[in-house]
Amino acid sequence: VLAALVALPLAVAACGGSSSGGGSSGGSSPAATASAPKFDPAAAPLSLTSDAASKTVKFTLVADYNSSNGGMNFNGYSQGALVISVPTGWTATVTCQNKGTINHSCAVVSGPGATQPSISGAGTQNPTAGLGGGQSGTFNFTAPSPVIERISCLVPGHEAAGMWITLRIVASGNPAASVTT
Ligand SMILES: [Cu+2]
Repeated sequence: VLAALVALPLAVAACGGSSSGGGSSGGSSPAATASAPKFDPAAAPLSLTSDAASKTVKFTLVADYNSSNGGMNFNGYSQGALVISVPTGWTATVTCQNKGTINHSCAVVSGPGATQPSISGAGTQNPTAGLGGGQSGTFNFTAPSPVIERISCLVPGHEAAGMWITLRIVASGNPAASVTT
């Protein structure tokens, strides 16, 4: 509840300061956010690079990739629509690239409202402040026991606006990315 109260005014401020966020509708109202599409149906799922021998997987999340969801997206996806699966025991290297003009971050969290990663070190530096426009950060984590997590932007208001994707830690298999509706 606290996070939501804090988040809303900041989300409005962020929208007002955006120069490229698809704000033609001026859509900072909760209704506009709730009805925003989760992704462009023409978009391809994220590509991953993985190596079974070393149990490593790499992928890049581009924050504010396009105007989808008012810029509150990773690679064009929001509200959990992009699903990345990483098997337990594999090590993921995540590059978080901020293509936008406002600050964004990437962090593995257990659910909405978190301010710190759920796995130690599994986020960009100072994730509530975020990376400045045009900046990138990289982090690594080893996938724990199977659980469904998120990778969210922890800049206040952004996750609540839908800026998160789904991270599934799975018991076996290979890393994969898919899209859900
Ligand atoms: Cu953000």
